[in-house]
Parts: sequence; structure tokens; C-alpha cells
Amino acid sequence: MTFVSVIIPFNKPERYLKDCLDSLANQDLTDGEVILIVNGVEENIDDLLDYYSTKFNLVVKSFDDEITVGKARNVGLDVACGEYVYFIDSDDYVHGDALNRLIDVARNSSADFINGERINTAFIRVRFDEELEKQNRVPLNKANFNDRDFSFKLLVGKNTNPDEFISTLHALIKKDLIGNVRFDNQQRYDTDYDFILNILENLNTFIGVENAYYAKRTREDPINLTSLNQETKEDNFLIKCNNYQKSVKTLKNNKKYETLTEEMTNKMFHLYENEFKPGFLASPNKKWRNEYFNKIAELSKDFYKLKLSFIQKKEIKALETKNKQKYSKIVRFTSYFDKLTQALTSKRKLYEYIYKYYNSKPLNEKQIIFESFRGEFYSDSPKYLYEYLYDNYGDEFDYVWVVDDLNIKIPHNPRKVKRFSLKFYKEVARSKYWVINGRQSRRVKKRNSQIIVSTWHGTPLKKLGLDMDNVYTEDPSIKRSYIKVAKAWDYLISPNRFTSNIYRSAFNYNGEILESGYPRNDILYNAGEDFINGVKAKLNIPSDKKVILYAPTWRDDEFQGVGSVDFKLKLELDKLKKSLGEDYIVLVRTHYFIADNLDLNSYGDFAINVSGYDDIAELYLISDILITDYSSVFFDYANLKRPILFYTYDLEKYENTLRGFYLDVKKDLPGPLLFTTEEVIASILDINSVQDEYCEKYDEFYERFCGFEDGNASKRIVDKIWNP
Ligand code: C2G
Repeated sequence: MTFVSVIIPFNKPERYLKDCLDSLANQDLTDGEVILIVNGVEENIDDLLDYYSTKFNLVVKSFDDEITVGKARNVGLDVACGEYVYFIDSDDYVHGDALNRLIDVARNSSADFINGERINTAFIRVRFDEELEKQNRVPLNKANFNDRDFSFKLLVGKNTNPDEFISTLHALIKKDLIGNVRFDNQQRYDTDYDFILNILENLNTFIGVENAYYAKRTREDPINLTSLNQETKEDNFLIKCNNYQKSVKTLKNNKKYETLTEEMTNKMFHLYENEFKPGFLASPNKKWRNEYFNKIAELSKDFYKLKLSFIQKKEIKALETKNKQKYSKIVRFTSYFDKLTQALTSKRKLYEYIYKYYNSKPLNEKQIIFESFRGEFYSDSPKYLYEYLYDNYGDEFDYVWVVDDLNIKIPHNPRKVKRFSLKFYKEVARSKYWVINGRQSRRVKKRNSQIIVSTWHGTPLKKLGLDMDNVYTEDPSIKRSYIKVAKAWDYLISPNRFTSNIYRSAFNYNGEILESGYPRNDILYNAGEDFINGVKAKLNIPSDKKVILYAPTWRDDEFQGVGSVDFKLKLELDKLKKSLGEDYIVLVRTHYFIADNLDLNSYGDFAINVSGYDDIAELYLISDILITDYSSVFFDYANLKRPILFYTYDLEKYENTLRGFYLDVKKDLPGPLLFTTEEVIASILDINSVQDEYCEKYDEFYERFCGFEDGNASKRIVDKIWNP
């Protein structure tokens, strides 16, 4: 006898399905079945299906063409043999043993409907689990509710899934009681409402289970993997209002569902405050002030049931009577009042308002503002473009540098502004040109007539932006952020054709790409002996020692925020010192995300921490060997044609969990992959053989990635943009 039938419609993509099935494999489904309705899938998933057939009783129904979610679920319902059915979407997953917990309750209670909490998340599975463990969120708490009311509370899920009022997901529902009720076969969106509303009458016993979570994935990439919710964007608000109205109307006058409707009204009010009001006040889309206004007015009577302040009551009254003028007056007043309080209590807000004012002043057509690595360094391509411009155009332009610390030394005395100071906003607002090497801050907004020259900061080996499979990041909306920032760029500088192609896909960038080579690499072709000796002297490097530069990248799972990435040095410097100390010294250069807290004192003169040194290009010039891992530094270093070693102690994890790569690291890199300090030492001791072994590969690599570089990239860019 089958106890549970799990029903999963599957359309795309495979990697999400894998998370879903993996999470089911963690449940005890010995007397259960998993019914997968595969439809319109082009990729071959036979191996995946074979694998999971060994984990549980897997029933597969296949359709060549895509069918609606409703139809797929109906196919599942028609073949399901379980006493209970459970719906899960193929891009979602259950946390821990959440489904087991629901099953246990079902076995012991025989209730009609047993559900847990659905939580919207854009995190990948490992990260979601970690976040839950940290308990950064407040789970819904059973406290004073009875089983039924708590179950209703979970069904609506006020705080954790803003887009739906009720859903069929993450609930065990007695199959008998579903009877002949089915989903609408035709409807593309929101089929859950009718289904649930149609079966509710038949259900009598409800149990909500605490701490049994279901992760509802918010697709982080709305371009390549649009979810149904994201497709409906256009009139999303109206659709939500209609769903609310329909549900409340059906359940009204039935005492049994009082808590359920109350929860829905709470959520509707939340949407009213957070979506409708900002839309009404500021959106260029007139629908907010007409169609949507009328709609929300229709259902605003319900809000009186909630606890409202005096002013809120007035506001709802004006809304209900469709007195738009009065309504507008009240909400404008309260919104100004809120903004004023914010400005008075938060410097950041105040500056942002003043920035708006600055943005209304005329532009300085000759002003260029530069920023490198969020103002932390005077370096990278912005530095070289600035110097080329100054050398060739002098005071013809007004130069401004964004810095973290006003003491950073910058030649030719440009104006310096501290990032996010009031002066910063002033200069950003009036600069005709911005030259940046990363994502511009979301606190600033390009004016239509401004021009952004984005140099980016390296040829990517690690998957980037929209190309990342797994987003193991602090900021789950990172993919949207890439799309947004790149949309504002006017020129994007590319070091090679390979990177140009990646820019298109990783940033969804359609603007102009200048395949000029990287300004930051000009110096690698132009620097003379004196310059190199000068850098060595600045760092007190003895003339009889050869120099190894160790420059690893950062790891997404160590990221705690910019400037506070945990980093444990995995290269054992004491062993290096013992074997190589006679002939070499090591420069250790951590990535700019990493807090500068390495203590290398115990290695004496052998190791120097150069993490705070402004320009890594100058460090390349004085190094005889580079050791790195997945950082883009080796693409630049290769311009010097000097040996490169890859210390990739965590290759498997980096490739499979954290990022993935654009190249086949085992085949395409111009040096050996090394996994222990001993291997690194052996390679350095025998560096000539390493060079011989990689000679051919290095040449191919140089051709492919350094082919545009000749020391004149800055000139090409300046000629194109500032002196056409
Ligand atoms: N960098 C550095 N020191 C390091 C690592 C990096 O100075 N130890 C600088 C280099 O200029 C490098 C740039 O920061 O090219 C980018 O660093 P990556 O390690 O490649 O990592 P990330 O910042 O994630 O950028 O397209 C490139 C990618 O976006 C990578």
C-alpha cells in the first residue's frame, strides 16, 4: 500500500531538478512513490532518472511538448496510488527531513491536510541550509494557535513567500478527499487557487507542522531561467489582487476559514503598503494611479478588520470612496514625513536626497571621475587611462578620483573624494564620464547624458554573472544586479575575444565593446629597467633574490562582506622558506575583498605582505614566478611570458560547488596544477623543466588571451572615446 505520492512537474532545468530529487532522497519514501511528469525537455536526463530510481520508487510520465503545470499535476493525480499526495515543484526542494516530519504526523493523526512552511529563497541548496541553521530568520511559531489556525497561517506564509496567498505546495493532502477535483488544464499561471478552494470544503482536519521547511526557489536569473512568477511581471499586482479577492470571496461567511481569510488580508495589506503605495506615488506607469487604484479601492474595506492607526484609517477611507485627490494628499504627506524622518536619522538617506538635487544641476562636459576597486586602490585600468589622458591632454579635462582614504597618493593632483561622502555625490552627479572597473554602486544612478566606461577587471576563468550555475553568495540577487549595472554602461573594455563573448552572456550586455586590450597591461610592455628597480627598492627587495608572487583569489563561501572575507593562507610559507629561502623571497598578495590581516612576521625577510600595495601590475613586473589559483591575474601576467604555477588545493570544491570555470583547467592553463606545498616547492626548484614542459601551451595561451596587447590599449580607448 502506497502512503504518499509525490508529484513533480518537470520542464527545466536539470540542475534544479537534481536538488529537488536529492532532497527527496533524504526522506524515507519506502512506502511512497515519486511521480515525475517530464514535459518539453530537450536535455537527456536518462542518467539522472536511472540514478534516482535506485533511491525511491520513481514513476516517469513523459510528454514531448511542454504542457501546463496544471495539466502535469493532473497526470500525476490520475496515476497516484498514495493515501496522500504531496506537490513539489522541480526547481524547489525540501529542507532536511521536512517531508518525513509531515509524513509522521499524517501517520499518527490521519488528518486531511498537513503542511509546513514555504520559504522563498534565491540561495542555492547548500547555502539555504546553512542560512537556516544560522537562524537568521524568525520561523512561524505555533505559540497560541490551534492545529488548524497554525496550518492556515503556514498556508498563507505571510512573511516568507510574498507572491502567493495560498499554494498547493508542501502539504500532504488526503487523496480520497481530492476526489475528482483537478487543476485547470489550460491556465498557465496561478492554477493553485481554484484547486485549493475547490477541495477546502471537503477537508476537515488540518495540522500545521513547525520547523518543516520547503525552499521555494526564486530564480536568480530572470533572463535565462524565467519562472512562471517572473513571466507574469507585467500586471503582477493586479493578478495578486484578483487572486486575493477570489479566495476571500469563496471563503467568506464560513467560520471555519476565519483565520485563513484574516491571514490573507494581512498579506494583502502588506502588498498594499509595499507595492501599491510606492507604485502610486512614483511609478511612471499610469496604471498604478488608475486601474490598480480602482482595484485596491474595491478590496480596501477588508483592511478595516486590521489594527490601523488614525491616519491609516483616514487613508483607507479616502481609498475606499475613491477620492483620489484626498487619498493622494494623505499618502504624499505621510511619505514626505517618512522621508524627512529618515533623512534626519540617517546620513546616508540625507545624502541620497541631496544627490537627487545635484542630479538636477548641469553636467560638466569635461569632467571624468575614476574609481578602481571601490576606491581602495589607485590602480588597474582606470589608473592607466587617467595617466594617458593627463599625459596627452593635461588640463583639458577635469579629473576626479574616488578613494577610500584621502591620503592615497595620486599623481598630478586630481580632486579626490571619499566614496559616499557628500562631495562624492556632487562629483558623481556632475561628471560627464565615469571610468570604473567594477559594478557601480546601487546608490548612484547614471543620468541619461552621462557616459560610463567600464573597464571590468580581468579575463574571467571563474564563471561570472549570469553564467554562474550556482550562486553561492551573500547576495542572492547578484544576477539581477549584473543585468542592471551593465545596462547603464556605454563602453566595455575587453582584453581578448574570449572575454568579449563572456561579457555578452555574463552581463547580458548589448552595448559597445572596445576590443582594445587592457590599459592596465600597457605598463607590462612599456616599463623600463629603472622603473622596475624603483619598485624593488620601494619594497626593500634585495637585489640578489628572485621574487615569487603569490596572488590567490577569494572564495564565495568565505565571503562575509566586502573587506571581511575570511582567508586562511594554505600555502605553507615555513616549508617554502626552508627549501627556497636562499634564492627567493615571496610576495603575498591577497584579493582586495580580504581584510588585510595577514601576519607574516614570523617569516622574517622571506615573506612580504603586499596586499595593500596599490598596483598589482608593478608587482608582476618585479616577479620571476607567479603562483595563483583561479584568479584572473595569470591572464595578465602571461603578457610577461614568465612561469606560472597554479596552487589549486580546493579545485574540486571551487569548480563544482562554488563557481565553475570557462576553461578546462586541466588542459588549457599555461602551467601545472599543484595541490600541496611540496608540489609547489618541487616545481620551483625545477622551474626550467616546468617552462620547457609548458612552452607550447604557453604560446597558444598567449596568442588566445594576450593577442590584443601591445602597450597601446589606453591610446586606442582614449582616441575612440575622447578624441574620435
Ligand atoms: N587582484 C589582486 N590581487 C589578488 C587577486 C586579484 O590585485 N590576490 C586584482 C587583479 O587585478 C585581478 C582582479 O583583482 O585581475 C580581479 O581578481 P580575481 O581574483 O580575478 O577575482 P574577482 O575580483 O572575482 O574578478 O572577470 C574577472 C572576474 O570578475 C574576477
